[in-house]
Amino acid sequence: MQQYGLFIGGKSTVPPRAKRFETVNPTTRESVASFVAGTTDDVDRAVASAAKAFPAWRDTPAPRRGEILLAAAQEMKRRKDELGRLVTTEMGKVISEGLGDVQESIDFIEYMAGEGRRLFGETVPSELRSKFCLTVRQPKGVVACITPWNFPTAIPNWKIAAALICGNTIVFKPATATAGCGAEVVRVYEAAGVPPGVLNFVTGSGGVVGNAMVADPRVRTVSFTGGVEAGRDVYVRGAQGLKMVHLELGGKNPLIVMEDADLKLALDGVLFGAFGTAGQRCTATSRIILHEEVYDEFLGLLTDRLDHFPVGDPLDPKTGMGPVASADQERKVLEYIQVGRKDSKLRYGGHKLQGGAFDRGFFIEPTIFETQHGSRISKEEIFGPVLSVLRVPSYEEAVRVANDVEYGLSSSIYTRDVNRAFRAIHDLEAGITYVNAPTIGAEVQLPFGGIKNTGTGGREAGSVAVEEFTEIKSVFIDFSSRLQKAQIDTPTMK
Ligand code: UN1
Repeated sequence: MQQYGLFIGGKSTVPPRAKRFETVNPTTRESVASFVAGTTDDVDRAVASAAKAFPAWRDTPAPRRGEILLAAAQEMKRRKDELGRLVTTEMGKVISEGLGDVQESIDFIEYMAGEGRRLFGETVPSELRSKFCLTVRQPKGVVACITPWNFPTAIPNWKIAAALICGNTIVFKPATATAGCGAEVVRVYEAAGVPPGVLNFVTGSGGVVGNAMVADPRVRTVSFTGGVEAGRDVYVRGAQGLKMVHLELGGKNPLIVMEDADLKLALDGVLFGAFGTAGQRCTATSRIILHEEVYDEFLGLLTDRLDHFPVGDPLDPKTGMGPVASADQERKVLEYIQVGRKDSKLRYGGHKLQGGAFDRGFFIEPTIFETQHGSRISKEEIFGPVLSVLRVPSYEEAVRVANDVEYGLSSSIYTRDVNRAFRAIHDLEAGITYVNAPTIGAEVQLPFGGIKNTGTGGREAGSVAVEEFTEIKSVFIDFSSRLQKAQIDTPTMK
């Protein structure tokens, strides 16, 4: 079994007397690889190394940093098949999605490489003569990136590529369940020529390693993707140090099917949106809101399709859905299914899959509940293959139900009425709205993030990704050769 160390100051290191943990293949429960359970001392060394590397990286011209990112994208492309398999082995999403995870990484690294020749500031008119005003972007310094297991290469790369192009140095902690994917992402950047100390890697628990990263006064920005409770804790801890804390948390994403929708199209969308990645996306379709006129027909079609939806080995290209990612996930999802059995009507699935190869892994049936708006399963993020179905009599009620949850990440409407589609774009309270497409599948050149308890308002990806990782400096250049006082010497109308 592969044994990984920490990666600090450009070297793989294994601290003396290090404790270790292993990642587990959720399809077979076999160990995948072994990692160091990092300590606060390890974080201290990693942050020190990032702080030391910062001045030289900051002063490396951004287009040169972009070249290194481009090399990383090429290296990732070269290794795409192998890394896609690793994603599937460590996390359980089907192989097409494992490869998609890696492709999303490649896309975003390339996109950020180009940003090395932009990183635009603004020129702004002055209120005084012979005075020139502009803004420039400067890196923040050492940033902490803490990432989840559901997109084990893409989400680290959203953070790492954006932080690097802006000139920051990094301490990166991946989710323990997918530490191997995290380690290989770091190797990609190392192979691309990122200088020693610029990207440091510490594995271990959030409670020890994550908290130490957030507490360290040399860390100026924390970028965290994960659950809402952990995110709230990171926010509070970061606030103690008055840090910029970027949070990307949960979702309870609605997909509305109106009475005029193309039902077959909506069906394909729901299957992919709700059961892709076994429902373990922040953007997963976890509620479908059906107009009463199509309710029975649509639900009938959906359950028919699920009868032929192959659940099983995620490395088999014919499989539609693999296992959930871990024993913890399995426990949590099965608990929610119990909650649903009490307060809602189980329409499909609802069991752990058993027998044969299923016994080795964490397999749960695609599950559908017919429920009422306000039930626990209709409001809380489950993060598994469990879909709530809600019946509504009108567009207005569909929007009210869609919006009446604590999250606001993604949303979707299926309709053929162009006016209604535009109204929904206006009305749905979410960071992302899809029309005639499911709630998942965002592209990297657009901002990604949400409102309400989904985060603190920032966005990742897209050209705005650099906002998170730069400080803006305002610059005033007076070429009048005399003291000009703003607000006082400014010519104004009498
Ligand atoms: C996530 O679920 O945390 O839009 C990220 C999507 C993917 C990213 C999901 N491109 O579904």
